[in-house]
Amino acid sequence: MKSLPYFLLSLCCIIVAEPSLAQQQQELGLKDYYHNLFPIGVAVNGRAIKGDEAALIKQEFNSITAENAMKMGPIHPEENRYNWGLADSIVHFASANNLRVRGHTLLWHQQTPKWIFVDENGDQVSKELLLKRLREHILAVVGRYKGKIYAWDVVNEAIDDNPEKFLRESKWMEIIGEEVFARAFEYAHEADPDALLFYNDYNSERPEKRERILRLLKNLTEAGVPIHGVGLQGHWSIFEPSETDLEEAIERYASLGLQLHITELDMSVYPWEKERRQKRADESDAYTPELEQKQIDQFEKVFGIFRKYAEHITNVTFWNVSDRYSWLDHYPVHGRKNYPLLFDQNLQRKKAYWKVVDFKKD
Ligand code: HAH
Repeated sequence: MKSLPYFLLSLCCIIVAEPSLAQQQQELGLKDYYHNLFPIGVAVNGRAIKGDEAALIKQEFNSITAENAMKMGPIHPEENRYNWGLADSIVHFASANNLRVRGHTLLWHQQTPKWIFVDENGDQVSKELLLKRLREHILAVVGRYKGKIYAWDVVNEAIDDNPEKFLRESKWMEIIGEEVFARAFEYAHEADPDALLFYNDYNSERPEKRERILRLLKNLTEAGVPIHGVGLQGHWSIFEPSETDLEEAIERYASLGLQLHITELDMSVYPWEKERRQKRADESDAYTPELEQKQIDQFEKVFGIFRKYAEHITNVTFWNVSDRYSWLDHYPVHGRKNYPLLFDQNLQRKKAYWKVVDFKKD
């Protein structure tokens, strides 16, 4: 009889000392499983850094990116006015919770304010004035977060969608020309010499686009431009990329001596269809078990490859937090729900999550 309390006491000790597997899984987040490999990031808007999504972010991630708040249009809407509010809150949320910040983005053909291309008479600006404005913009934004943002997407999506063409047509290209890309990196480096500077693009693992990106990257590195990495956006789907395309892309970019970030990862359950803006008649928004299984396999495949190349891949960031909201809900087909992330609409871990954190096959 005397031994019963001792037995109970020691049982309690065992329970306290060794949390069950279920408890351990509850406590660990993506960032913990990947601790020795690379940070795991997420793109946020103002809502995501409050409430239940904020709690999920703290549990699962150790890097964040502003989805829109640091783009030129939102942050610098008029020549003499910067909108620092949301960008500051995101950086503050990161420092309060020990998260790294990736900055996005300094030079892009979209979400650019109209004023920047016209002078006080309403005429198109000269090359000199546009470069001066670009430099002032970059010095202000990168300078404000110096030491707080560890990596910047300096140039976003400079390559044309047409495989026959090289650089995308834009106001920047029209007024300044190819030189604008080198200048943007130089200005960013001037503002924060310690920040890692990235070129970022989508479909960057498709062989034809990959070769054109490599051409731009070589032009920049050979000219001594301060560039440290390439961002593969990773807007993928259950149909692509293939293992070969992804592995070859990683190897080719790494061979330039650049590090790689996967900057905007999501796994659409629809094919890539940039040009299609109408919902197809035969299409339903149903997230069927078949689609989900394909997505699980695809997430398992790409994360296996990320781990294999962890020497070169130094950040993996998801574009949005959960299937509650994704930019793909309104792009490219307005109003078509997508389910591209690892957390469902109730912020619960999806089946794909458990494949992503399962390293048994390595
Ligand atoms: C990305 N472009 C952008 O880098 C990011 O800033 C934005 O929030 C979402 C996606 C991907 C893209 C696009 O916006 C338009 C056509 C093709 C690809």
